[in-house]
Amino acid sequence: MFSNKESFKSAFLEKLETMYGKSFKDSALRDQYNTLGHMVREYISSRWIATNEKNRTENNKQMYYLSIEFLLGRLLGSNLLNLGILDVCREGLDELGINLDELEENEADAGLGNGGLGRLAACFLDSLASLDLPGHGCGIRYKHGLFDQKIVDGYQVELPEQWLRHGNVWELRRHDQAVEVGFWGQIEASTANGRLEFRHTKAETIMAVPYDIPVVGYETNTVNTLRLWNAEPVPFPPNNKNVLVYKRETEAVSEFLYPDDTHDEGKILRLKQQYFLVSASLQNIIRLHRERNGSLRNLHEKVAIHINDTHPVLAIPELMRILLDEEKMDWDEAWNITVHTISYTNHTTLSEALEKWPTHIFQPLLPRIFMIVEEINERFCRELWNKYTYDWKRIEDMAIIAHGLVKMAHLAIVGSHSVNGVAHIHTEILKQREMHLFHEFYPEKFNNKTNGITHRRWLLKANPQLSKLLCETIGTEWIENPAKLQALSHYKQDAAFQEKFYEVKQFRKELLAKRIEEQTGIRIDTHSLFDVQVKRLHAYKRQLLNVLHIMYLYNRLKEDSSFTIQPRTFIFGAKASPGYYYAKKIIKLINELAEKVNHDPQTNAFLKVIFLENYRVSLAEEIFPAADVSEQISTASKEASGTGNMKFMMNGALTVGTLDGANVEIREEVGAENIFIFGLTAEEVSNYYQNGGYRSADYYHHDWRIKKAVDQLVNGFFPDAGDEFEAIYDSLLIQNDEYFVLRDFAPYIDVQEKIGRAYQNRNYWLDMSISNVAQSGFFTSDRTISQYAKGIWNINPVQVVR
Ligand code: 26Q
Repeated sequence: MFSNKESFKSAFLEKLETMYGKSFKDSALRDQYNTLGHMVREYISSRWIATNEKNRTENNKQMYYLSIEFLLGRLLGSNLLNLGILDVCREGLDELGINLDELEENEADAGLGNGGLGRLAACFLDSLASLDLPGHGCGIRYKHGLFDQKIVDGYQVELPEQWLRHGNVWELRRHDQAVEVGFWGQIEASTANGRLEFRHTKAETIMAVPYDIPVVGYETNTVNTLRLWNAEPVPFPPNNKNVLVYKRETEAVSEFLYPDDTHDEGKILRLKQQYFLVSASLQNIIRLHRERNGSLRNLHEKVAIHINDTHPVLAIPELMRILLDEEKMDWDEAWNITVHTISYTNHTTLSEALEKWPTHIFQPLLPRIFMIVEEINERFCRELWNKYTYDWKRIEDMAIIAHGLVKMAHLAIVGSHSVNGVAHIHTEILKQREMHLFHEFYPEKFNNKTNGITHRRWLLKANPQLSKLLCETIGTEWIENPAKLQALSHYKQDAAFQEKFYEVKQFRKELLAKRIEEQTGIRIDTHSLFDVQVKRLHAYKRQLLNVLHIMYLYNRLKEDSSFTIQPRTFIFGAKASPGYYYAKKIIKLINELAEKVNHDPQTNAFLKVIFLENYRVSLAEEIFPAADVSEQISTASKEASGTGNMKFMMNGALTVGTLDGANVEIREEVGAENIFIFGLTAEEVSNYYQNGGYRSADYYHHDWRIKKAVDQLVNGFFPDAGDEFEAIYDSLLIQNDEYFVLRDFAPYIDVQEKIGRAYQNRNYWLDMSISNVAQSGFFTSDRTISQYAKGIWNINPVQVVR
């Protein structure tokens, strides 16, 4: 039905009529979207079955990626692309008078993640399937993904997200594979055959029902599975609990995604979610393994389980529980299997993001799991004692349970065979600072896997115009192997190519300008430099530095009518965690600044500030291709990797950034001459923290540009803001500017001035921009996933034939 336009069109019309009982002319866009969705789903199913069949019969090693977040975005476009039927659909629909892009807008983003960590998981799934690797996702089917953001009066307002409102064509409910997960209750001990045994009694059980989403590989038959668990009541409430209370409490488990990014919330429901995900996933993994192997003795040879940060770390004691209590293994064998099965990625060194659960919350909710964690802790501490006898301080610092807290990162390191960071500098910081005691004890566990992004979504799909130009210029090999993008560097000074490259960027800027006008009513100059910062709002990411720079430019333009700059449009997109007071103030500040700047006739020709509300995957796909400058300006050492930085690069934007996260490797790939680096290094930041010596007030008093902009936060410059921005002012001057905004301010102004001048030399700029695309191949998640597959999971490609 997808072999040519004609057969597609007739299949489409027939499907629409049978699904909706109406003719094409009476159908709505949503009906048409659903029709196509169902056709694609049917088309996928034979590949999906063949993949599962192959894995079952050949009994190859499988990898399961456990993650509390999967930020998938929309699936129609990426499925069409990966199946190789995008063009036939687009053309066939065109002839029916349907625009595929408009159809796609009827799909809600699957927004089951906060930001980087969740989107990384989604990119990894795409790469796993595209590389024919047997790797599957396990997550939670949140009824509400990350909140929808509205800006009202310049403030962020959060609305519940409703992605399932109109159904979801990509999911398949598999009630027959539901499992039960138990909370609370008591543990009863007894001896059988001279062995202590434990039974969990009076547990409150809930049901985990899987919803499967197919993960389609690019131009291959492989279709892996993302299994999302839905929490539902069991038919009869356990322990004679009140039916309504039980139902409400049960459904709450998969109701909401916690909207905190790199911040530990510590709510009991969050711990419930984590165990729910882990227990359901493990039961399922073990059942499949048993069917294929009979015994669990070879589990680590046939299964790899990866935990995405510490959120699913209970996989370690849960696997121990199954091996000890159900399989009746002895501790040492169970532990050996567990450690060899599990691997762990750390995504942050921020101390506020490190999960620590009070034992008084943990123990009653998960009594058997707590016992096992205690035993793991005791054995680990004994081991430490043998090596570091009498070094009480060290043992206390490394213990898994200490001072009434369970330290999830410690459990993750002790219970897995591999611990990795997500960019070179981040892994070094883990080894030398945050986790240095563990690195000393287990040097062989630590390794780096620099993040990547799927070039299929972020270049092929998001930027078909650039992709087409690339294919016309260097052929199509880069699609299979993005390292081949390097061939583009031969053309970086080719005038004819530069011109076409420029036209593509210009076209995408015009598209974005249209979207901006639709959403904000503001018309922007598409020949201005598009300077973009899109990411979660967080103090360490320093959106404030960007804002203060814009205020500085505005001030200069106002003071001196002979002062001119390269016209710029500053574009922001960011959600703030609802409870993060400071972050919300920054959103208000950006909007107040936009209000002021955009309506000032004196500066209007040079400056525009845009805040795009509700930043999400589908909006990101419109933004990256249109960007000229990519803002990656975190305080050095704070951003573990960043992945937006890679998406910008791949679409030809130039990075202005600190030597932080993957920016360091972007500079290595593209060369120092094609990136704008400024500011403190991680080492300098660390020296300040250790030795003191930073006084933000010095920078404020000694640089009039800083003083003026900072004063404007509180001196009535923003007419309606009152004392709105006092907290920001105080963070800079009273709290001594924890993130070194003022320290890096002057170097940032300097580098931005350099950027403005560079942009005015079109050939020079295009040369740099083309070089960025040419060197971006390293950042494909295919490279990252190959490294995980070989270095950590020990899994191999499986060719699925149909
Ligand atoms: C923890 C406990 C309780 C509630 C929430 C959380 C929580 C939730 C989400 C903690 C952290 C996160 C998300 C972290 C995250 O997205 N980190 C980013 O991961 C990216 C992928 O590796 C990196 O590129 C980013 O640098 C890193 O900030």
